[in-house]
Amino acid sequence: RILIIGACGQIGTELTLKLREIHGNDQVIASDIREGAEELMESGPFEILNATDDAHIRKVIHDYEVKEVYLMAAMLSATAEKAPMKAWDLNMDSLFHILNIAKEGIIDKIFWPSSIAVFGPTTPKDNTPQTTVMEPTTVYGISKQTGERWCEYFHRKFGVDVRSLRYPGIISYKTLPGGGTTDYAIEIFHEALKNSAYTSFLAEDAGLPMMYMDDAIKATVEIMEAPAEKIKVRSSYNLAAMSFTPEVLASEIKKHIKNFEISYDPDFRQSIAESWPSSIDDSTAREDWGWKHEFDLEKLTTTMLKGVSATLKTQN
Ligand code: VAH
Repeated sequence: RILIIGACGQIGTELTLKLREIHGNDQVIASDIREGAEELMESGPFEILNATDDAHIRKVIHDYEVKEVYLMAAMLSATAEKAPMKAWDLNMDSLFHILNIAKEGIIDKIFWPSSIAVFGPTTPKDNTPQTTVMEPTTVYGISKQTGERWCEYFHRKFGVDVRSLRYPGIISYKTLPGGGTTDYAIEIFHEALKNSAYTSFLAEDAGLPMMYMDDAIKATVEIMEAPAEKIKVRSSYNLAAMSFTPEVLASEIKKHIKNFEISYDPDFRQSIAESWPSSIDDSTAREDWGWKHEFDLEKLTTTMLKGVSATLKTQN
């Protein structure tokens, strides 16, 4: 069976639903420190689980005969800056527990998400290569960079089959955003539909790599299903689909909501965004295990407007 830790988060929620669709509801155990979306809670087994509680993780793995773990729990960039040591403990302790459980042969395979946050201000910004200078300046980025090194170490030293993707900003509508710097690109759709106006906490020219949720889920399923010999990168793969600025996203939304107005009031998250790449070279993932994205900005925008307006209708 499969265990998802952090199943109620932005990616965890949709990943759980997709894995249940593929493997069967009772084969995928969702777990999180708190309950989540109704669709997730009602479609299969759920456990309240703290990602730093080794003994409880081991009990859940034993009781449900889990062989694969997706560790989706983490504190994201903006939130982590407000609680650095708490973020470090959560992001790192949870990873060490799972890597050691795999080293002991109790589970066979791990997925662990990294992020474009591993790159920093000294990294080449455009078409950032798979291997390059990485001097992250956020707690979240430091934890993800360190986590990548440990994943590569446990694979090389102990043969642990851990696979990882450096997710870009991920856009979706089934859950609210999770405390990231790229959250503006989700909030903007809710505000555009509710008020035809949005004040962006990033500047108009803050270009960032972005991806629609379905592509991120597709990449996660595909890298885990790929034959082990194809996974040559055991730190984490660059992954990309598109890049855009708040200004470009706003003009795409205006094609659908004519009177939509955007204004800009950059906050502390602007300096985080400035430290990250504006676009990513993911040719290694495309070569090694056949990655290719499907959603471009136009398709992302129409899908988000449709999804968010449906969600808003159910709330009224
Ligand atoms: C964040 N959404 O903003 C996450 C992600 C690249 C961004 O890591 O922190």
